[in-house]
Amino acid sequence: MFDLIVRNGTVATAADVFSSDVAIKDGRIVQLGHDLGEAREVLDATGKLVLPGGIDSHVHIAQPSGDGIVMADDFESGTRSALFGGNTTVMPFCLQQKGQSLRAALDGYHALAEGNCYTDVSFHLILSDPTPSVLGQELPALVEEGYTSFKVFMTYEDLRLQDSEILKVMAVAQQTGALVMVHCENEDAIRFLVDAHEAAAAFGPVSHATTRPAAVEREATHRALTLAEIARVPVVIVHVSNGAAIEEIARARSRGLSVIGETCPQYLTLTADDLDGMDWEGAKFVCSPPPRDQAEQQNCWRGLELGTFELFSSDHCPFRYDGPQGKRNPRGRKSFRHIPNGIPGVETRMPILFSEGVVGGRISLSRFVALTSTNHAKAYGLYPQKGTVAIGADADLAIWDPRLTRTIRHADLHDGGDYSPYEGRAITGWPTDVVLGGQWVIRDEELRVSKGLGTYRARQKSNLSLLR
Ligand code: DUC
Ligand code: ZN
Ligand code: ZN
Repeated sequence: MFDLIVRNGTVATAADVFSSDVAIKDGRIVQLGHDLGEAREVLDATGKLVLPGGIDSHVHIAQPSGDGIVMADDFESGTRSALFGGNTTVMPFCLQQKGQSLRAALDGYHALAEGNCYTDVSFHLILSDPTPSVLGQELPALVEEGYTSFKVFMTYEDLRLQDSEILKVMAVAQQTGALVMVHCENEDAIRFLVDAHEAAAAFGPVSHATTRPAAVEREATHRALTLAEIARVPVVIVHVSNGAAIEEIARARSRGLSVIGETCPQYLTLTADDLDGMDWEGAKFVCSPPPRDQAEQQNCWRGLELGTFELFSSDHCPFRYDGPQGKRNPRGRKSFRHIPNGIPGVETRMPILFSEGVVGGRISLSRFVALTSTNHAKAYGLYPQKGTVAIGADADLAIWDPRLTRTIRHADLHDGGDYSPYEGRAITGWPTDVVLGGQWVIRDEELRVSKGLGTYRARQKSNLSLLR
């Protein structure tokens, strides 16, 4: 007797779309086919798609910020929101503060997550202080323990690494087989433009976009790729927003570098004009890199269609709009410079790409699955346990109604914030049911479990040949 059978659905993987029932026992998928036998529970997926649960490999939850502003999501609300959006695994970032050991940062982060998650979680590290002991001892040991990826920043005064430091981090990745993710924006150029904007009294949110133009990202992308070439490591270029950066990735690949490209919903759907809203409303769209214009949206779509991007992530980085922690009045200082950078989106990531990409005829269903689940598992060492519908894989499934039409309203979402940057958008295709580790956790859009079912997952090292 199986624990659960998902019947009469259409299974979609990154490779195939086929009619099959899915039988589940002890948290795993154990049989595919028809007439599989009896189960304690039956999920009728007639007319629906059976997808591997989404994996969002780029989210920020409960991450401390430089000036003490607290994020809108803790692990409970962030993973709950993720689950309702069809995700069964998220990968938040564990930030090392300056002077802090990685181990101390991780202990604190695990304590926040433990017992509070609705999805499985696995952590990337953010390296802000790559001291000799961090690089020589801590990091290699942590890679062996399953923290197999880390992010470095080329921007933000308190986070950025110098090129020499990035090279040293990449050298550790080279020796250990870990994967480096890079936030590519040129801090010195941004600082120059920020000072010029403030001197001209251009304090509004839209100045966030004009002080971080595409050239700032293009230059840093080129530099990050060059450093990776010198260090002889693969690299992930995260949250790519524009065609010039995409061209840099394509050129580096043509030189033989292994590059993984990631883009996000905001670069397909928002523009810098959104930051120019009335009464500081534009702050709701402040994220880095900033959204660009419609031509750059098309460039990002082409990158998804043609394969420049393997990853479609939310970069969920939630701050409230109102209140003392909000974007509206950041610490009482009315300059764009103080607006916390980041927007929410973990719940709307998959519906937006499904609606505008699959229903919109731009990408196939299998490509959708690859971009939202399979490639994340492959890139970050969770495949084939996660990221596919196959015998032996974790029974993590999103049951998708491809015809269900919804208008995004923050009031209907499940995060801890107070707005959605995608408010009012009409979406076709939405998850109705989610199975996590064999348990039917969302039934007909109702949450049926309490927090704590999701657990921390250590990861293998990446095997990038899986992606090609
Ligand atoms: N980088 C991110 O990855 N997320 C939000 C803000 C940022 O700069
Ligand atoms: Zn970033
Ligand atoms: Zn991010």
